[in-house]
Amino acid sequence: MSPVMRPDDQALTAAAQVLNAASRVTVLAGAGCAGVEYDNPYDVAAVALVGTVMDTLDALLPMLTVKTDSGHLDRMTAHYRRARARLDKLAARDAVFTVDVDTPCIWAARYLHMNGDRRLIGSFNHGSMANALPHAVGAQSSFPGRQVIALSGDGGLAMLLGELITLRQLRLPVKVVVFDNGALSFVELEIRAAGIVTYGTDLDNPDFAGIVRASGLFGAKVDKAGELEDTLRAAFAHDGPALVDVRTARQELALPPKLSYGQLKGFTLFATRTIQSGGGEELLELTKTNLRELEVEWQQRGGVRARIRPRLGRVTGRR
Ligand SMILES: Cc1ncc(C[n+]2csc(CCOP(=O)(O)OP(=O)(O)O)c2C)c(N)n1
Ligand SMILES: [Mg+2]
Repeated sequence: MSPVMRPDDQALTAAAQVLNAASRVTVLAGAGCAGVEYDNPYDVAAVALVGTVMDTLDALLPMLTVKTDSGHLDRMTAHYRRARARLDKLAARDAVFTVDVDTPCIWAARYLHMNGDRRLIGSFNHGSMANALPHAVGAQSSFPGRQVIALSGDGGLAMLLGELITLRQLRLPVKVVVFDNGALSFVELEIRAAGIVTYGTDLDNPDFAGIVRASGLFGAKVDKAGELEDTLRAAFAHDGPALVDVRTARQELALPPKLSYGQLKGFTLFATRTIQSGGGEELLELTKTNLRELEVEWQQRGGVRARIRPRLGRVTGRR
């Protein structure tokens, strides 16, 4: 019998007090929760407790009072649920997703609905770039009948571009979706958080869709959000390998769940230095892109929207 591993009573009581007293509880669950309530529709859900999930929950649950107000849960998950529902309709119920280490990894963690039948494969512990396409080659070879979707960064794809020819050579119907933000964006975020002005992270990309078409594969480019769904549908329905090159917002900030003081300081330093060196345009674009994100959240809180929107419109240029 394996030993029981759970936090001591004092830590559990403290956690129960915090959870019982709070009206807006958010649980950020880690990989240890794999398989636990995978079909909970609100699974964007931590209290720092050390122990196995099962032993800890067994001890903690009887100490919690049941809450009935789902307002916080509904508000915080509305945007994710909408995006997930749309993605669910596009990808197969048992699709295998492979993700590059960079921002595609973050978007996959946020927006893909892992339903118990799907698989998500990445270079999570190693953090090695360009893994999505070779992982997809392996997955599709092992599971010829399953839909395999590679979510690649433009930098990642460029690094192992030749593997697109492998898809043709081995007749693997992998679907590649490129997050084409014209940058080594994750590194860009890191160096900004260290206070350094953007340098050396631009990517001068070729026409990826044209390259695959010349190789005899399905290739399409998406420049407008409105074209995305139909193009993905066509690529997924194609009987063979396909690539969809999607232009994405370079300045979209992928924020970690918790920001450190050092990161905030670094970002402020980056912004100040950027203005001093004449890079105001870049900062304006960054602000516009991320205010749009906030606008989406505010739209879900009608009252705030009415007050903020006219002012926001002046900055983003949108009404
Ligand atoms: C083999 C390798 N080289 C370099 C890095 C450092 N690195 C991590 S993320 C990244 C940028 C990746 O760019 P892209 O694939 O375009 O994804 P984005 O961050 O733009 O989404 C780099 C250079 C790495 N992790 N692995
Ligand atoms: Mg990129």
